[in-house]
Amino acid sequence: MQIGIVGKPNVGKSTFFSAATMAPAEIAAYPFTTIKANKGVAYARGKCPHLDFEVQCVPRNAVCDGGVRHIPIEMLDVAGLVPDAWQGRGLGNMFLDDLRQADVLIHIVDASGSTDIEGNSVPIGSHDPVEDIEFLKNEIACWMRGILEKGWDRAARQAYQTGQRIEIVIHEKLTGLGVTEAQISAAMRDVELNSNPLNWSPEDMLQLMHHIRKHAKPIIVAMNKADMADAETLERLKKAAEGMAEPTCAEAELALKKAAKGGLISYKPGDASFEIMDGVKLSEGQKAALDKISEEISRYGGTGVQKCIEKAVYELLDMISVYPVEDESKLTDHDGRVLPDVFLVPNGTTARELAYKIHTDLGDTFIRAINVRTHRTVGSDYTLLNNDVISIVSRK
Ligand SMILES: Nc1nc2c(ncn2[C@@H]2O[C@H](COP(=O)(O)OP(=O)(O)O)[C@@H](O)[C@H]2O)c(=O)[nH]1
Ligand SMILES: [Mg+2]
Repeated sequence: MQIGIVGKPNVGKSTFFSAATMAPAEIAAYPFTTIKANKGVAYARGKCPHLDFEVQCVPRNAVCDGGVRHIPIEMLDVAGLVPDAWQGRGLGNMFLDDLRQADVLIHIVDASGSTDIEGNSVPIGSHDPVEDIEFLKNEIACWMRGILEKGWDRAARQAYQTGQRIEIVIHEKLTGLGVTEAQISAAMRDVELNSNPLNWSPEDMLQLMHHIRKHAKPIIVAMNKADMADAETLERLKKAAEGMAEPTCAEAELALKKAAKGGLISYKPGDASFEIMDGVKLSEGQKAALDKISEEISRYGGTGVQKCIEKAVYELLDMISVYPVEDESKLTDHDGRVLPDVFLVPNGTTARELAYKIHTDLGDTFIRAINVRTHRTVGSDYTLLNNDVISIVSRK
């Protein structure tokens, strides 16, 4: 699973990415700072079952901090988007290439309106960021349509004549984008199309692409630079994003993480406040900066960065966390580690599908599973619940 950070140049993508991953990325106020896509690891929080079982966990793939698991998720800082990227303008091709890999997008917009459509700095409030939401969706849909249109007439005619389902043709054309046939079928139910695909107009195709994108690459809008934005613009942005939007202060999140790393403050991602560590002497400048951040994050209930990531994972992608263990009574793996791993899987995943995710052999030799919380034996088609602890029994 991968989260793509997308948006125009200069809106705060690299800042957001660095804050979320704490990896160094170039941060500067001019377009095209991020020339090469930047990959890193961000984290979604989950509740560690060690609390319920009253045991001490020994995590392997996700740190446990006082009962909060930090579950790793790949994140990609995508090259800056400019208008007409789909026609290869600017870093258009690179932008779109990166997009292929993403399962969900965090669209960073400059909610303060101080970045124009091309990514140049302009006075606050002189660009309406609401435009950026449509702009991104349109760029992606146009790009997808461009891919679909190559050799379309021939493929569509053949499908029509042989009675082959058109979803299959579309799926073949869009395989490089990581779009599934189920997502295409879902999109086709959303739009009304002529039964003969040869009669689809370019506008029909664009509508279909919009809907495929909605299923295959859902978007949450990060209303960034919220510290300089006005409430009315945030409201309009939220409406344009159909509610899937969060105010963010990426710069504040980055500053807080750096201050925490430097031992100045105690701050946990997602918190709405922080504390200055005992005995730390702050300079006047540091104190003023932290006061300003403190005011900002109390206004929004946090910097919003962690909220965005978790909304992307838990709401848009509808993921749940499950904890596979080998020994159901000790909750350990073969090395004796208690609750070692947590897996993020789509809601609806079955016990056997989980086994396959752990190891192909485990899926193939699956006999049954044990729901450790209830001590019940469950079959291969048992649908996993959030925070399940599962022991898989296999033919070995
Ligand atoms: N006021 C404010 N500025 C921000 C925020 N996030 C980023 N910036 C600034 O916006 C500029 C562009 O940021 P950058 O991350 O390089 O943008 P990118 O081109 O989209 O990757 C930098 O000067 C950042 O410090 C924020 O939340 N508030
Ligand atoms: Mg950048």
